[in-house]
Amino acid sequence: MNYRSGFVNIIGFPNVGKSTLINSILDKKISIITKKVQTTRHRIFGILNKPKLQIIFSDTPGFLEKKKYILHKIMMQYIKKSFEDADIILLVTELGKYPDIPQIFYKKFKEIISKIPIIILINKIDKIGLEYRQNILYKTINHWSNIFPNIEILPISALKNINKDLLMDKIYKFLPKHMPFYPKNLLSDRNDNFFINEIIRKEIFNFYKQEIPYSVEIKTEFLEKKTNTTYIYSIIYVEKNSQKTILIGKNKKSIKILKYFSEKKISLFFCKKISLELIVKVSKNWRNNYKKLKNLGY
Ligand SMILES: Nc1nc2c(ncn2[C@@H]2O[C@H](COP(=O)(O)OP(=O)(O)OP(=O)(O)O)[C@@H](O)[C@H]2O)c(=O)[nH]1
Ligand SMILES: [Mg+2]
Repeated sequence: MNYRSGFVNIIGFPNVGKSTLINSILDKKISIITKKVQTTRHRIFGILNKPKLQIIFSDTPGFLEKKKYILHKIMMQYIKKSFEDADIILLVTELGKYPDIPQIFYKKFKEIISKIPIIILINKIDKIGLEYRQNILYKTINHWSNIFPNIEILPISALKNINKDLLMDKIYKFLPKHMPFYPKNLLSDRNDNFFINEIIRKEIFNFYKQEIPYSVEIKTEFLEKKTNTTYIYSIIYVEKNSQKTILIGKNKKSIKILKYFSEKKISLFFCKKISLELIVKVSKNWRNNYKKLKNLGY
């Protein structure tokens, strides 16, 4: 067989650039990126199709030490699952950072280390000038090779595309010979509604402070594609009335700004004119309620 296809699962610490990496490889914003930790909440497949090649990348939430909500437990389940169905694992770390791997995931690594190829990526090598980089890079490589001896380590910059080709070559080498798992024109396992929800959530990360972005979830209820415009109706769920007040803002100023920018970004994503209606609703304690979480796509 002349075809290669497999699952490459991106796993790692919060905020190290996992979503930046998947977007850079696929050259499409399939996963939202922010400056804050715990941005990614789902496991998102991004599919790379080339002649005689299909790679299914999956982005995952960052490792979490404390599981304050049921939402966090579910996020950690997504990571655990990613250890189980991978053909290749990319463990993403960051230059000059030496965090401990939570015990539960360290155990997972030990279980699979002799069975599944792992590549440790040291991301963000661009953030330090060349004159100091070597020294810190050496220390970072040393750190990870002590924890995981004999595992390949590759310094990269997902943001600046440094060593992307080299990474793709390495992935290709490990990729099983297999026919494609998905139709060749598919870019993701997620539908339009999911991307709309995530784009709005990213804008909320941009405009609101502290707990607000973490207490919201979006559900797009309605989407109608007409010739010139797509009409979208999305609900923003918050946990408390006080959060609803903040989200809407005085004289609805904040929600109007949010709507304006979300509309623009959704338009860009779909290359279509968008008309977005945003409604804010309180869903008490949704982060700690299995039924509500299920209804929100978890
Ligand atoms: N300088 C630099 N910054 C980067 C690089 N990759 C990602 N970043 C930045 O790091 C921050 C976090 O990036 P994300 O891609 O959201 O990180 P993540 O690992 O997906 O984060 P979570 O989903 O919260 O776990 C963003 O501000 C990115 O712009 C890189 O190669 N170089
Ligand atoms: Mg992410």
